[in-house]
Amino acid sequence: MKGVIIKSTGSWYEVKAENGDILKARLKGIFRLEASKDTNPIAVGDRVSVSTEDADNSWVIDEIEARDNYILRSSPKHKGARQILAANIDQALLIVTMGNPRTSTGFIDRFLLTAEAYHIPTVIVFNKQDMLDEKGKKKQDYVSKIYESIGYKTLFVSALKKEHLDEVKALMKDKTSLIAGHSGVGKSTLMNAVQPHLDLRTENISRITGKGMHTTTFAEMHPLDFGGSVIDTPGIREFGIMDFKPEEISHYYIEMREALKNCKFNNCIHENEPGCAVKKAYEDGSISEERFSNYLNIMLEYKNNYKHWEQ
Ligand SMILES: Nc1nc2c(ncn2[C@@H]2O[C@H](COP(=O)(O)OP(=O)(O)OP(=O)(O)O)[C@@H](O)[C@H]2O)c(=O)[nH]1
Ligand SMILES: [Mg+2]
Ligand SMILES: [Zn+2]
Repeated sequence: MKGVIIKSTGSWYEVKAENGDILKARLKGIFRLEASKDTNPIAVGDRVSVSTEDADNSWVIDEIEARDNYILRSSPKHKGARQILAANIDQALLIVTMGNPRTSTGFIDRFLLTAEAYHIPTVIVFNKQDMLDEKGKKKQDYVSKIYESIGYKTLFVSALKKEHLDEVKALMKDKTSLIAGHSGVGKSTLMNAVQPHLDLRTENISRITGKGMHTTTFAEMHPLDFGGSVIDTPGIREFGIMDFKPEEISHYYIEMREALKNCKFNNCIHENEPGCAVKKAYEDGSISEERFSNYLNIMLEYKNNYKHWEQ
């Protein structure tokens, strides 16, 4: 029988079967062996085949269909390992907050870069509008304009006060959406607000660190009454891992794509190479200061962290 993974804890999985049944299933041994690089061989959103194997009628996943796309993060537990957050998604909603906790443009850029690489359209949702002061509003204006000017859609909502949620619902209707962002930005609160009776656990922000406390620990997919489904994910601290070459990074910076065709060297990474059209675009003001400096930081990090840089 075919189905979709709606919950993965690492040791067992919940599968929504074609007939609507929710089954608990284990993974056939062979997949665990194949999954050397990823800490989780199967992710929420994966399309699978299940069968009953033994006398006690328990379900086993014996086939995984090829993925349309997926989104990776570095595993919080195993350094250097990748974890697939979710697979086969139509779009991502990146939830960000200007304070409590603060989301940096560096984090946003790393997310967008990963999403572009895997062809996942992303909408940036600025949450907690109800608690923004003047300074926060200014900061939000500045940040949101950066992304709007290069073509990303932005929304401004309050999940707690249920403000502007119709726009979120309209986006989600009939699609599979991934909800991502730092711990404490209000991902689960937002989902509870758009889908009554979901009752996902939410948590107060730590008074000491000002950060969320990783209330959601596993990705989970939920159906939406108005059509579509949504995947709540655990808070992401950072995106350390990318499985592409250094010179590819700028290809996923959407505003660099045009310019980089005119760089003198086709493996230009836009640092100090002669005849670099991206650097020129930055100097002319058509690439933002913030985005370009994040880009250089990402390159630096990449070069420091990855041995295959020289190969
Ligand atoms: N003032 C205000 N608080 C909000 C809003 N949205 C969420 N919160 C609060 O922020 C805190 C964290 O919300 P969660 O929904 O648990 O955050 P999360 O992103 O799911 O966090 P993790 O599961 O840890 O990744 C809770 O105390 C929420 O009540 C909002 O729009 N305004
Ligand atoms: Mg949560
Ligand atoms: Zn260049």
